[in-house]
Amino acid sequence: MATPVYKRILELLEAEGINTLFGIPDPNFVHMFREAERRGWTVVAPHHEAAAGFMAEAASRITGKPALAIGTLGPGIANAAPAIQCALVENSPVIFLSGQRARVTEQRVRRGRIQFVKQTPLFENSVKYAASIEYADQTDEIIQEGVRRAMGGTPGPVYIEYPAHVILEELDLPAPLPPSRYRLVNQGADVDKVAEAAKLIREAKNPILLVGHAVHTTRMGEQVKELAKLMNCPVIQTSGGTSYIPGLEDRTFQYVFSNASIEAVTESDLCLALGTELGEPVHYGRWRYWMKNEAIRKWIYVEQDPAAIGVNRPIDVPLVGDLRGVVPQLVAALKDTPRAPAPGLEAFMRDGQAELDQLAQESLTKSDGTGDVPIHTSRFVVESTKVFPKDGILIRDGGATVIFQWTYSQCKPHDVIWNQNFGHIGTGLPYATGAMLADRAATGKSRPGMLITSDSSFMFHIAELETAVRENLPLVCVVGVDNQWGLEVGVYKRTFGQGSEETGVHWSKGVRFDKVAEGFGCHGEYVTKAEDIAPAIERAYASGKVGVVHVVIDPKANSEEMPKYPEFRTWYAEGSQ
Ligand SMILES: Cc1ncc(C[n+]2csc(CCOP(=O)(O)OP(=O)(O)O)c2C)c(N)n1
Repeated sequence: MATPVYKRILELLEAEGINTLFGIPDPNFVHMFREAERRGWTVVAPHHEAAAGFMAEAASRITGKPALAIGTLGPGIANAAPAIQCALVENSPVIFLSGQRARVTEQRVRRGRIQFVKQTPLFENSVKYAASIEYADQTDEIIQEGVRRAMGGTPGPVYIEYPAHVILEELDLPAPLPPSRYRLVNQGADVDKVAEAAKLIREAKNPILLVGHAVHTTRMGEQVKELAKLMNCPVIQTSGGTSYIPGLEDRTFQYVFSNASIEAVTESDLCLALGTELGEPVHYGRWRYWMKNEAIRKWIYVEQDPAAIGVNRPIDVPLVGDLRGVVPQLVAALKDTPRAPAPGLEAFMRDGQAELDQLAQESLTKSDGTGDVPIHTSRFVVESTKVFPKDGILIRDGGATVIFQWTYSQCKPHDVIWNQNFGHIGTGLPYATGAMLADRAATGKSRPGMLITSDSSFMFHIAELETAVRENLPLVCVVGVDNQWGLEVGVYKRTFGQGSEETGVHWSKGVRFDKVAEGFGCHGEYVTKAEDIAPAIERAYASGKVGVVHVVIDPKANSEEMPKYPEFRTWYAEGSQ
């Protein structure tokens, strides 16, 4: 049966389990959007193409599959540029599909062409693969190469152009191949290396498991839990991987922001690293807290990209493969020889939790709850995270408030959506909507979401509140409002001293996010006392609407008292690493 190109693209992506698309349609895409909706896809038009790209990125993280973002020709795809960059730095397998003028138009020597710019040169250096479907019969090979490259090695974005002249052309082809017939799927590591790794794990005195964000983007929580139980050791999260593995919450703490983790790292003689690039936020696994005992510490590294082995630090046993293949191999290899609890495990669990409890207590003393003292960001974080909904998705955005979250967060969510590496503020609302929609499309259930954000970051894509309302998402946005770009105010103060001129970092004080939100059809709350934060969040969830809780926080504390700020600075101590 003859199939038009736009439909074949959808069939090929369906073979990969994709059933959501994010983008704003135009003549290049109306056929595709209508067909997708008819096939039961979740078709979401946001209010900006960058938001579409961020939504797709969040979708890829929460489903473990590639995701699809669409930008129409010219300005549409140009608007997606920040999301393309973000997906590249965050290793997110997003397929950016764009329209283009028919090739004959593109090739003519003309001036004044509408919505026309040569697009591939704009993006080819920011993606793992850039191609154009010039002829209809190249549809399969180009889409499949796009997915192969997006998912292979270090995952990342690809750019595929789909010019006007091929959209309606017809093909007569059998059903698309299943993924395992055209690309590596869940490949495991070399079996001899797995045996070597198992031997090192059995022989170690103080092993640790270092887990990064890919544990979650590969949806491997259950299997990593089994592995951690067999290793019976502390689990250390990278700051990019602050999603918690279900069932391991009590033995998992964050590198740098938990003293118990620092102690476990320092004393370890074996590190099994999974789903992490071993980047700056873990000091490349080689300096600062790793320096002590470096001489006796062995490293096992599970990584899909062979070109990443040994780059950031020497590795004793590389396990090259997909976490989805390698973690089950390690579990099988250790199944019959589970380890006794590591010597420091009990203290690690006890001390880690005591530290969190103590921080929560300490935050109470910083704002008394009466409203006489402005709400300290530490208290803002403690009060918000203590009512984080069960099985919820946490989304983060902001500057200083995120730094406070690293230390003070009281919840241990299984999904945290945020970009540690690219550090792109403004992504919170699109991430929230994209992750929640894709999760619902994949599971049929609507999980609650909580976006904890600062005000300036919230402004970037505030129009996406409408998308959340339209899609009926159980989302509550808790906004810490200090009417300033707080982290940068802190930079001014540190650079030039207290009371110096601060330009470009303060904005008008009258903005009321609760009222803006009501205009979008949301439930709004305005909070000035610390003790009112949690009840306001609960009312927002109970309203059955998208909620926005405007919390007035202390601009001085937010810019001056970030916890462990000097630690954070060591990540990018220029030239010293
Ligand atoms: C897209 C983007 N622009 C600029 C920055 C630099 N930046 C990092 S944090 C920050 C301030 C954020 O202000 P706000 O959202 O109000 O959070 P606060 O620091 O006040 O908690 C800025 C400008 C960035 N990371 N990303």
